[in-house]
Amino acid sequence: MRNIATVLFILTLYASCSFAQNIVPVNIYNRSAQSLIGEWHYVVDPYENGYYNYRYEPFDQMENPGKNAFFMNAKPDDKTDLVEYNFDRSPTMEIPGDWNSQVEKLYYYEGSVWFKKSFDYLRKTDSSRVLLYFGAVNYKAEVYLNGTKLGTHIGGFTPFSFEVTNLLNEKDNFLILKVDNTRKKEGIPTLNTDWWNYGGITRDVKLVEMPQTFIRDYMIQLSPENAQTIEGFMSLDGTSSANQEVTISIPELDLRKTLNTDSEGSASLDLKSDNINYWSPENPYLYEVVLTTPSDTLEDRIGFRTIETEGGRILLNDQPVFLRGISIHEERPFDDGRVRNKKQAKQLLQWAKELGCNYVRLAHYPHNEHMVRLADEMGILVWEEIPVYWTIDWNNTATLKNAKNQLNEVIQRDRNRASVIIWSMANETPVSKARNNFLNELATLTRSLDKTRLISAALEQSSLEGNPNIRTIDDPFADVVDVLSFNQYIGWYEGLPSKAREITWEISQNKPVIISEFGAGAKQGFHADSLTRWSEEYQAYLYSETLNMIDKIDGLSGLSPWILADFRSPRRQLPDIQDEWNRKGLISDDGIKKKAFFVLKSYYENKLKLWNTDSRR
Ligand code: GCB
Repeated sequence: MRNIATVLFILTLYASCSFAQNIVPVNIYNRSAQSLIGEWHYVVDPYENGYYNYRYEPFDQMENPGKNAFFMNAKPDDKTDLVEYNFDRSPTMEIPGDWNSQVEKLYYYEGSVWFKKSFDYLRKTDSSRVLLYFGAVNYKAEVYLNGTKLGTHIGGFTPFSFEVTNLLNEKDNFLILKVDNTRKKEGIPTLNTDWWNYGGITRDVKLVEMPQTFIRDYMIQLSPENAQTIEGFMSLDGTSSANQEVTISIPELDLRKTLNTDSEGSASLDLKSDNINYWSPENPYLYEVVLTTPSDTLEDRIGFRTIETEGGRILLNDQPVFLRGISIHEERPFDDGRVRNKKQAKQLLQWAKELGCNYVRLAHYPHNEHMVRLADEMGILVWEEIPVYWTIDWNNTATLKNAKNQLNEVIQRDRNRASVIIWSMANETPVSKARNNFLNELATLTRSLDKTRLISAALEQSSLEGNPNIRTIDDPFADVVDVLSFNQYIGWYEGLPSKAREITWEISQNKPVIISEFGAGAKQGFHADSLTRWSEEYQAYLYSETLNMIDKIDGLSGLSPWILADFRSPRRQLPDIQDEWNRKGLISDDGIKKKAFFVLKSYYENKLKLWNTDSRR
């Protein structure tokens, strides 16, 4: 009898959870929403005491979880009642925000922390649907609303959401998350990285109100084959998605088209115009695009451009482009911790502009959505990547699924951004059959989701036939990518800066080349001769030597040196110099520019002049 009851309970649990699918609508920032940012209560739970009972059985799979399950947000009924936690009397921290930089005792913490936010919610229209949206939670989020589990999300840098329409009350809702940033061998990223594993609810949290049937996804980009055609699709979510009349218009181009969705709720679109003002770094022109359905209207600002390769060149709107770039970690300027808002994101991109960049590599994971939206507005080309970094568990099918999911989530979020021109599959991954298969699967998925961008990966270089002075790229994935990119640290991890003079490059793939990383560590304010490690002079010298060397590479189409600003890394322990900062920044952690910043800046100024006058390019 008890077993039947349990089966019935599990069935009802599934049925009651069916509304909590992971629907991630695009263009969330143009939707009307109630923000849930601000102070949240938290409870640190290293033994996951609020998640498992003492027999290590998860409370959220029990018929009666009882008061000890933290997601119940229980309070003692009377003075005799035993409850061993209390969110409302626990401390608070700012959300969005990582815990490591906000709470001193959590600086090194990796494990589980519970968060609680209470709120009231008044629906604007009775018939509307409400989605609970998270910009990112690192790394694994278990999400509960008013004691009911909404679901789990894995992956620390991409958005997810749940429908909560039927669970919301007008008063006293409690949203509870267990966030776990334990590093895992099979994770994406895996155990070993060179950045801080900031845990927490690191991006925006919102309740987004939608009509019963709403615009969930669309892609509206210039056709790679025809620069007079804007094409793509839009798709609806809701009971009246099929066979609906939908309209897309771009008023400034006098374009308007009405379409019918198919039985799946999707419609393909194409619009033609001879008057498109193409987006580029020199002309970051964005059009207002309006999507309308019988119940929903959504606006976006979209730029139109083409990007392709031809032999060793990258062509933007049919013109060769040189990518004057810099790599960026998503860390707060003048501070430490993850970027928390648009203003901080803008500061990073403004520094890149000051350096003379028309391009940034957003390393080593998807950054917040502000970055790519600002890049659209500011005219900065973007490389985006997922944290497939170093030695991933290549043979693990769940790991591949996880990587694909993160890739899918970032592509879906950003494929309407003209600034994004490159999807990168991985960084410095060791060649093997299993790794090649893994990356090939990612490339195939990317091409199926988006034909309007290029594919790359930060590969590694090696000596040609054992000759240490001739370098090459010997990696089967080089045949798969559109743009050949690699990291190299000649003069830092390998010899001294003058070593760059001995090296020549023989790159046989007839593809554009981007040097995705080079760099040297320097402690801002430490001055010495140019052979003294950690001095600003050493870093500046390495930049001069490296720039001379790479300029001789055939097909050099860009670079993104490592890195814009110093960033936190537990691998960097040298006292008084590193103190847990990777010091390869051109700007210090307190925002001061080092000498090498100006070396790169003047290289970019010259490059721009030469590029504009070079008729052979
Ligand atoms: C690399 C990695 C980057 C590191 C950098 C370094 O090759 O891609 O994540 O931070 O080197 O500083 O060693």
